[in-house]
Amino acid sequence: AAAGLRIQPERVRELLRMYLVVGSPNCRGADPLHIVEEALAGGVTLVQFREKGPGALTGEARFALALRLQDACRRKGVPFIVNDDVDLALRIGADGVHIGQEDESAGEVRARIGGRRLLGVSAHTPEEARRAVEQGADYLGIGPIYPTASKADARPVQGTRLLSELRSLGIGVPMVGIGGITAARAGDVVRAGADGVAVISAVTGVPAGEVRTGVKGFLTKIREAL
Ligand code: TZP
Ligand code: MG
Repeated sequence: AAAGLRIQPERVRELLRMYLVVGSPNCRGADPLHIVEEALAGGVTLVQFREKGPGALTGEARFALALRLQDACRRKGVPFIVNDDVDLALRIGADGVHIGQEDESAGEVRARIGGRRLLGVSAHTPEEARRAVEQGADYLGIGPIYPTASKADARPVQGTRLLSELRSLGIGVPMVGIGGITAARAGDVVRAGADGVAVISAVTGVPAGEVRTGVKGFLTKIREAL
């Protein structure tokens, strides 16, 4: 797609500030819609639907949940993107897709979703990062930064090293850190070069009544570090 259609990098950096990744298994019996609404009230800037792992919904129930969460995001003007599943993203008219190295290539996904939708790609090496950018990624997901219990097949923990390495190589693409990030650690991730943090358990694994203030706490730490 023409470069002019693409969402501007400075806008992408803002969207990555406080990025919630969520699926029903992460919400441990709480209503995912309620958790997402509370997180939106706290100020999350981007939401990814990642319906994976033990107990994940499938078929029409998965589709229905995606639509409900997307509607909540639309009401707040927050973009909603889908992990891995380009068909689902196109079916619900999502704002973008996030893929890993095991999924379809970034170039194929970019061709399918067009220039306007957001494309995020997980990268674990400078080579993967360069290839993703060449193939049309709008941002890179870098991690796991810290140990995580939220992804069964997570790569080895890398700390903030790759983030700072990519920045020192002059790779300026928007980047978000992921994996084990808490509000107390968010500043270190941003100071290493990330534009923001992506989190699952720090938002979905706390009591629903603490989600909103938890997100606000993250945003305070992130702003201090930018
Ligand atoms: N990719 C790398 S780590 C991770 C994903 C999806 C899980 C992040 O979850 P948490 O609970 O914030 O560690
Ligand atoms: Mg994937």
